[in-house]
Amino acid sequence: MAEGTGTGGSAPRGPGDVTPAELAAMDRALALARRGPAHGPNPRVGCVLLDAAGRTLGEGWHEGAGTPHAEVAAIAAARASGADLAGATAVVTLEPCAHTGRTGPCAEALVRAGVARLVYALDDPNPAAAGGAARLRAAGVDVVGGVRAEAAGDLLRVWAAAVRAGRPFVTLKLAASLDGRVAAADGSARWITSAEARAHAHALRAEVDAIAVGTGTVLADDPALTARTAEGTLAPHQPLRVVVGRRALPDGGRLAGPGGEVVHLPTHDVDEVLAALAAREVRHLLVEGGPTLAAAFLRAGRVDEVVAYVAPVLLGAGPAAVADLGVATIGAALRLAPRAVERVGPDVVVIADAPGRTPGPADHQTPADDQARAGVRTEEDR
Ligand code: AOF
Ligand code: ZN
Repeated sequence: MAEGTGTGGSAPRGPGDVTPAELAAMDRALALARRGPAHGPNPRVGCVLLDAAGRTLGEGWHEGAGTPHAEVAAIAAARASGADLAGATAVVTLEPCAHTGRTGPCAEALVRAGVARLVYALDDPNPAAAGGAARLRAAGVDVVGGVRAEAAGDLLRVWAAAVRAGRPFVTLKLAASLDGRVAAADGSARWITSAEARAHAHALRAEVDAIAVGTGTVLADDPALTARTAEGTLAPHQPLRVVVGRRALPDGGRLAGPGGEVVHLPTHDVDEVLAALAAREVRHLLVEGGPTLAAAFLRAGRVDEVVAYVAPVLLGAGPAAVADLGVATIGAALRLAPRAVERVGPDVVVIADAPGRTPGPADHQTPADDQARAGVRTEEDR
């Protein structure tokens, strides 16, 4: 049972029991966490170590898989400045891990350092790594979880959803005219959206682990599928370039140029694609089209979020952004829940949550879930 130091009582402590210094340290830890990369298999985590008076002894954040976790980085920083960690409080944005993965367990490192109190935001949704809070409690450490859980949940929205579902979080990107078309009648498509909207989309590419397109898009558009800066140079992180479909890829072309590794998945099965990418520890997949691939992901109920750029352009003819979804009547429309609507140059971007997110393993139990997995929408899915 979590119990407060200095309160003398036996009641469990909740988030209300944290000190102002601990709350400020959590805000700082959240800011530190954001210094880590948005892409990659691991979450963004920050940690601040405080002494009994609430003064900072050390700070750390996680810079990506294979590098020290936030807690270990903070302990190292505190030690480098000669600080004594006996009796210290660790403030961490994620429950410390209890496992040995690419690196050792943070819970043990905190116990060994002599930390007396842990304040953390989110429970680790990764079953392999979770359990650090219990481990620390068992070692006599005073533990408070759930502090600034909403902010930490926002920060880890994509990573946590991917880990819970056991498959990549899927963002579907659309870029269309005001009448929903992605090319003119002759197939010409460069450009419908503005340079500003395209730069916005490149920033999104630089945050994901993989970009997927269909073979039809490769054959029609010869895309490079790279993340580029506003100056046109390659961004430091390049996502995997995934091509889905059975047709052979042309030799050469822009996909043969510099950028992320090219992975051709000769299948039409969306779950096969997701399983192949999950095996490569892809947490965030950006599906960029064309209309057939977009419809396949939507029909399978495997789109978590839609990022739609809409340009004030009318075409009147030409292909729609999404192919047939099997929606025969308005009541069957796939309705999204908008999270943000922003101006991007002359265009608008709508960011919306999609229903039919893959239930976590524990939820895979009811016929309604089977329907959702088959892409059949029920009212409960909304
Ligand atoms: C923490 N602090 O800073 C991070 C944690 O392979 P590893 O050793 O890097 O472990 C990765 C898992 O550890 C990751 O999936 C997540 O559950 C947790 N990440 N935990 O206590 C950190 N990055
Ligand atoms: Zn750890």
